[in-house]
Amino acid sequence: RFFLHYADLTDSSSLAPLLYDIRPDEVYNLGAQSHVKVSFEVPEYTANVVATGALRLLEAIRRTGVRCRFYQASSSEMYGSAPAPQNESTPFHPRSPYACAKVFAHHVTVNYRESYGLHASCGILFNHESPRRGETFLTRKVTRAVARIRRGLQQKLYLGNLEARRDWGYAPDYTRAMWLMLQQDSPGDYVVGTGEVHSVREFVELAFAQADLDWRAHVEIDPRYYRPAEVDYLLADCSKARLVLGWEPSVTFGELVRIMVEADLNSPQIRASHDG
Ligand code: F7E
Repeated sequence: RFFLHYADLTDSSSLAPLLYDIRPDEVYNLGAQSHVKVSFEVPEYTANVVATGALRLLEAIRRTGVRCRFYQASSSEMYGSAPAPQNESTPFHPRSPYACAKVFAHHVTVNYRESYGLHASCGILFNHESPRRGETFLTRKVTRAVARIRRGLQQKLYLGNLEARRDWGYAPDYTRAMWLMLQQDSPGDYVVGTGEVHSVREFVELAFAQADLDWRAHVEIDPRYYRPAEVDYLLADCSKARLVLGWEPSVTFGELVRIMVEADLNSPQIRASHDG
């Protein structure tokens, strides 16, 4: 009973028919060009999908009059260089085209809620990871390399800034938070994170240690992976989500690293290249 339908956030003519056909109770807008570094290379495309895309979807909901609840995937990247810990009242200071586009999408969602009474909520999610994370994002890039090094398929891992700090959580916990937001009587905005901060260096150290490897023998710095403007320190204050949604993260930082490293070590793809 799971159906895939095709549409595109950059094509408004595809969105209204989709809403008419499906008549959904809940719409979760997770669509994006979501890679921060890539957004510096394709800023206009990123803005089109992330910022105008959210507006197109909201406008399709308004114009069709389909009565659904709406979730907007806002991002901790919107805080950029704002002082930590960040909560729902921290002013945004975006540091990339991606983050600027997310700020627009966030504000326009709030605006549609206030203007048209939509049950529209924004989840300001801090980094959330799992074995399904794309291979060009830091966590997965590292755990995949650990597995490949362990299996003798590569020797080196090239990374950018090791000093950035993030509040990393487990993606399934965060999807539960998204769903909880749409089950509330009233819409609202919620910060979702673990309330714990770690550096890229710590993630790398722990991931290599998990496979009995010394990261210093394998990691090299490549300035290609530096960003024109970095986000140094993101740490969630998610008191509101805990209080109102009764939400708690269930996986610690150490467990997250272990889950991701183990998944890559056991990945049939990596095992196959090793055996072959
Ligand atoms: O980088 C540093 C990099 O690309 C994390 C997206 O889902 O979460 C994500 O954004 C940190 C940054 O994620 C490499 O400079 C060092 O400080 O995994 P990331 P992100 O930029 O934090 C937020 C919440 C979103 O909304 C985004 O869509 O790691 N870093 N060396 C590196 N990062 C990458 N990708 N590759 C490196 O080689």
